[in-house]
Amino acid sequence: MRAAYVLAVGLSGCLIDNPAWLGPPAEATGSGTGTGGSSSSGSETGDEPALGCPPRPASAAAVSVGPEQIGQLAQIVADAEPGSTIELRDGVYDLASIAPLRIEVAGVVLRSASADPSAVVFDGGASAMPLIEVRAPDVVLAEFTVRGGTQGGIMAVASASFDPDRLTVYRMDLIDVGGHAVRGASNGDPDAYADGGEVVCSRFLRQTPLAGQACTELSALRVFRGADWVFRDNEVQGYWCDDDDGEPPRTVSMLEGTRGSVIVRNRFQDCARAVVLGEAPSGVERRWADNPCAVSDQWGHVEGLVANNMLWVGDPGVRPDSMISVWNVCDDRIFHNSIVMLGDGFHGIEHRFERTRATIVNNLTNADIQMRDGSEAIVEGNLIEAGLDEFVDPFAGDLHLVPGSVAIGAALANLGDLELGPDFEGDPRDDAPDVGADEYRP
Ligand SMILES: [Ca+2]
Ligand SMILES: [Ca+2]
Repeated sequence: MRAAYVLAVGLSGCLIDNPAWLGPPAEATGSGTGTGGSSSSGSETGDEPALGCPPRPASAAAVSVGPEQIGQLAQIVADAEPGSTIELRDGVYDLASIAPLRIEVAGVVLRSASADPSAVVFDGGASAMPLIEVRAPDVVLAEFTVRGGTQGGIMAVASASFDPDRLTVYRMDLIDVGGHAVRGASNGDPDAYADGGEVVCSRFLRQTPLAGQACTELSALRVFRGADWVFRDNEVQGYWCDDDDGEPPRTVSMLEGTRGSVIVRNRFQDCARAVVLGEAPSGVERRWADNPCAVSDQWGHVEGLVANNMLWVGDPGVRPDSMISVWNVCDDRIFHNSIVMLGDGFHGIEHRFERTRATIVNNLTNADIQMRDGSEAIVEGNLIEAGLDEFVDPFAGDLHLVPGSVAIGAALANLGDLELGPDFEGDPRDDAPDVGADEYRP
């Protein structure tokens, strides 16, 4: 939790200089177990995923590889034993010369030896190929940087031949990756899906705004038709377009019949649209045998949780759209997020289309929550159009509540099976929970 954030920043430099993300100093009292890693499976049970971002423990036995071996890397990965670890020595690896690097052995762990994400860089340059393609289950990518490329960073695509389920992306830095930094997709086979991915404790940074279609097609994570993806404890910055044309990027988007996505405790800074669940109702989508929501029609997304996220837009260049959107979804829960946009935004949260069934509760925003096109979402316990003086330092992105904030103790409590875990920094919710992502601690 909090200490882990400080540790992560100390290890690899503060890419994203947002004091809110470091939390208040000292005496952390969070209740997490700090297990982290690749073992959590919160989406299966509805439990909050594990807290904390500790470095992975050293590997007992590993193949060691250095950047001078880039020409052999594909073969080394292909020859790896299932479940084995490949440790990357420090340096810059010229991925552009070999992309895509394909991982087709189940359970392979590809990680930096130093556990310092900034010290091992996979440089995609201007490559027009995805940089890493995962084609086997239970693959772990941990603690290195993927930089550049124009057509995606880490791609897990399911097909009749390849099953990339349960991909873990842990403590990775994805910097100026073009296209989708992480993508889970199907090649169209109706029985092949990339399910159960976990993107955890990683940082997604766009330092240079793009324009036009290249910007519209950006994302930190996009999942097509996949189930049970977790996106937690990540820091995301700079997903916006440097022009007024076209659609702004969807920074995290889950669409085409995705299900059970858990998007919690992330920090989004200067993103034009942070989270989009679902899409306009149309097209070919995943069909679920158990028929969730008891409606035969297809959904953009079902049974998701977006909670305890901090979303802040401070850069006047951004021209934000809606920060969280639910379109054509069923049984999605949008709980306890804090949203501040300093300039003119569109909506803090929007729910759209008549068939949408979502619950939007206990969110705090200086913008509004908007119904579009006849949606009948349940909207309760939120504080909208909040004043900036509710926050410690909204001009620097510190969205902790100030003493005496109207948000303190104002949230709906006793949500029963909708009960949440701790706040964005690991503070437990008390008996009088606070609206938004921060539970106030004197
Ligand atoms: Ca409270
Ligand atoms: Ca707190």
